[in-house]
Amino acid sequence: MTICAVEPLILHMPLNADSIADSTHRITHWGVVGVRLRTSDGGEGYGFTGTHADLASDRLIAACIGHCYAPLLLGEDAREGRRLWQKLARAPALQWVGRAGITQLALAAVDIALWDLRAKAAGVPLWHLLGGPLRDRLDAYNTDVGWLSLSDQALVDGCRHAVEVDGFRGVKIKVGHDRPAVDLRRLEAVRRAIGPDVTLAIDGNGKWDLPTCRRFCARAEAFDVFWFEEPLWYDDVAGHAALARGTSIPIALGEQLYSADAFAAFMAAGAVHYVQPDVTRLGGITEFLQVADAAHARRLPVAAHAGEMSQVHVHLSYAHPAATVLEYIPWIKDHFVEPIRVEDGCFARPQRPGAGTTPTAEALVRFAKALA
Ligand code: 0YR
Ligand code: MG
Repeated sequence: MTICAVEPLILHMPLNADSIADSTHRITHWGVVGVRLRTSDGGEGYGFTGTHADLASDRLIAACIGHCYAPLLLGEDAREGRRLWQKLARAPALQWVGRAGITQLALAAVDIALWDLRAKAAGVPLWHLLGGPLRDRLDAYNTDVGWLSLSDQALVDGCRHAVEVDGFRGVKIKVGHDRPAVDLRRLEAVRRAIGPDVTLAIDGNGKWDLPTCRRFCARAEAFDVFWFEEPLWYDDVAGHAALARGTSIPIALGEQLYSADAFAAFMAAGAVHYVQPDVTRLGGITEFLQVADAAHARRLPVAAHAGEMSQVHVHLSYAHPAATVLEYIPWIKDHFVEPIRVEDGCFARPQRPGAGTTPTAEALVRFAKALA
């Protein structure tokens, strides 16, 4: 399985709305930025990170893959994934400029492509290569009905529809208005609409400060909030630990963390209850597994964040003992050879060989952006 081609790619896929917003971002497309690897025996693997489809920064990721990682990969044996991860992540010159940001997103894409390649070579879905399945069913929770950009009425109607018509047993709504009273009003309305038995999570995307979160949580506790995600700035270990001690609402975070070390700091401080690693921001599947194992050792549940819209995490969630619910955002699924599929509120277990990362032939042409 000698790697003979490393081909970066940038795809910008539209959302199923003109645009959406959380407290911190407004976007119109999802960026699928990654790589196709080929091996001399005819093997092929796809891996990608997820971005907000900003072409200038997406080109930096693609350039990192093409200029920095490709020379380290060509001629190597794709089966030696652990060694290759070390070679790429700890290359002295890249370690100096990397360990987070562009280089780590690029590493994630490469690592995912190597796993996809190996699973395809073995003729099995990734969850099987990883020793699964560990469970019969995997609950999906719907994030796509909870955007901050939705009116109160659209928010309530969408959440009710997701539960009553589509069969979801969990939804997540965004919070983070300048006036938290607005978010309390929306939270109360959604809870009333979906009833007491559906899990209802909230996500602040790192907007508020500690006193605002404290005041908000004291009043939000009445609505049985499943978790409060990224209440504070992404890297604030002490702040999250303080909030965790002062509210009964569980804390979830991890979508903005780049390393197993960052997760270790939050876990050691008691600053996180639901651990949310993402293969697209950590160093791919290899480092995701380290984080999930570390969470499991502390008996903390893992709920992966959908930076790849769950194409890969559905495999990992079926294959890891710490995995619980998984995020559902149906923006890009139809552009993959094996789309994620939710029925009666549960993710179907993938059947095809690989990691779920192969775009359709049409998508590779239709959404492609020039690399330079
Ligand atoms: C918009 N999921 C998230 C969207 C999402 C973001 O940037 O992607 O809200 O990543 O927080 O939990
Ligand atoms: Mg989030």
